[in-house]
Amino acid sequence: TADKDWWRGAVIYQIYPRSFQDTNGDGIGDLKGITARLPHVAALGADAIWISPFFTSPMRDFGYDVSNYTDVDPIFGTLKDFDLLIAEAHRLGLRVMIDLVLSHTSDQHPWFVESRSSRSNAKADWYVWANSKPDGTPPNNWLSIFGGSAWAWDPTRLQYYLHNFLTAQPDLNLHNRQVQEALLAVERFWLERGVDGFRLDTINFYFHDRELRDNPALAPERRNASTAPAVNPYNYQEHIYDKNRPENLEFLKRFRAVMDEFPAIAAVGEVGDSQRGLEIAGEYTSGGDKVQMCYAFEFLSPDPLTPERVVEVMRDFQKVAPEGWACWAFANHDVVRHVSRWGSGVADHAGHAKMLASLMMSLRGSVCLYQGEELALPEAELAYEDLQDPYGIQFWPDFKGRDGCRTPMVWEGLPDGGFSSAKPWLPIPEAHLPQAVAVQEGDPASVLEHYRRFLNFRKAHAALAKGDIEFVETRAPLLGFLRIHGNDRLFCLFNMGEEPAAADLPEGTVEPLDGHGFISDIRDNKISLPAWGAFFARLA
Ligand code: TEU
Ligand code: CA
Repeated sequence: TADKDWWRGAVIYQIYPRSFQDTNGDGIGDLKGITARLPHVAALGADAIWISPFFTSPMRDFGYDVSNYTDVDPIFGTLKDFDLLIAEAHRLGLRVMIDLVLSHTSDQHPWFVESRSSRSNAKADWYVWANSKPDGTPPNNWLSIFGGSAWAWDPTRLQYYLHNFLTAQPDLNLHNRQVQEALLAVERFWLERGVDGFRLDTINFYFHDRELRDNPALAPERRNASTAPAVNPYNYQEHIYDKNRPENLEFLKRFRAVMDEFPAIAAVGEVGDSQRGLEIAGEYTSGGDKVQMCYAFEFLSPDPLTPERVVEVMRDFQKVAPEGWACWAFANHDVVRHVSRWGSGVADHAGHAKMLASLMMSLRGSVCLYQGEELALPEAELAYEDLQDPYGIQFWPDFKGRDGCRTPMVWEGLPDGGFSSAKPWLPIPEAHLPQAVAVQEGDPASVLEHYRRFLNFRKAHAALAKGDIEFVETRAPLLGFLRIHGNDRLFCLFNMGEEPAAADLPEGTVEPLDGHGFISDIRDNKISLPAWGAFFARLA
């Protein structure tokens, strides 16, 4: 349909293709597998899927290192498979968002192969090349997130090239207009193929400072002790010059103009910045001429999720971006699964997971759900020998990397999880099997059925998806707010604690709602909530 505003308050289900469903018995998920499992996503009630990269890639960063933007990696299938995937998704009422990694390519991309071949070839300026300092060291102090300097030496050009991530992921030079044109052509290619939108990887890394100025050290009072992982020196610089550059706004407008040539296309930008994330998300989503949504790392961090923290993040975003639109996520393929991140010591894991999911889906903004979170899968504990993620291998054992959230989906309670007939690329923890889709399905007390129920509930109340938010006075562990949409005023109350808690009913006529799966008790103008409880009411 041509609902241009579908993204506002949408629930987007993230699929990590390697780990969703294998259909050809090589132990790695593929596009045919995604197509086969789309009914699960539709039954959940999601509006869209975001598929992590499936483009041609040497897989050094499992697809986030692209060597051909306009083809499918043979591991995942073919362009024909992708066409069938889109057709099936649309038949099921799901929109398809793909993950464009435009900030960098693989070092195997023909553009980079050419660019590194000499200082004078046609693409010599397509990446960020710079001479060493007189003593041979890198041009400045910029660091790679994945460890070490952000500069790698090239023995042919006798120059350094910039890589914010792996050395196998050279940064494109978006100051070069030809590079911009090439990337916009990629965007157009997929729009013409029928995608409904994009998740834009590392959207704030597109531009660097052309003078290559050093980043300042981060002032101690601005250091967030819980920045993950604290062992990474990257987190102790202020990232003023290596990313977050003002030139990006112009490029995002160009990107948007192409989107707007097609009906109802939306993009969510991933803002990778643990210091100014909300502010940047606000810049990119305000004005209606750049991206519609951004997702920041606020709720992906190990900071405990308390009522105060939720209020602080929501108010900060409101303040820096009154017109902006966020997309919240508790989980993705880069961070420790949230039920483990926030749930150590929690007795009732299912109750905790249900409350968290419902809270996130009640906040103002859109939502990204990550495959397996609807099953409340905990982080997988992997042995060093099982690791695949270069980031984890680099910082082991202080930081265990990202493999623990990337293990295969569990569809059936069988040893192979119904994922593959072969040995999967990452092991499936035995502890995940009792939480498989087929085991939870049909059990009204299960986390899976709760997600389905709550998504339905959210659909029935436009205020939950699109309304404004106003916080009301509540004492921790309770969190209360109103979602206001036209004349509709919805009161939402959560018990973010392990003990029962009670609050005063709001003033006026309170019409409790059902269909969300939580129970509560109202007596003498007080609402009593059990541990991890929630309450929803319409206020007249
Ligand atoms: O992540 C961007 C990013 O900033 C991450 O490196 C993040 O800091 C880290 O993973 C947190 O643990 C995106 C992708 O989501 C990630 O999978 C890629 O590795 C990265 O870009 C490079 O393309
Ligand atoms: Ca496969």
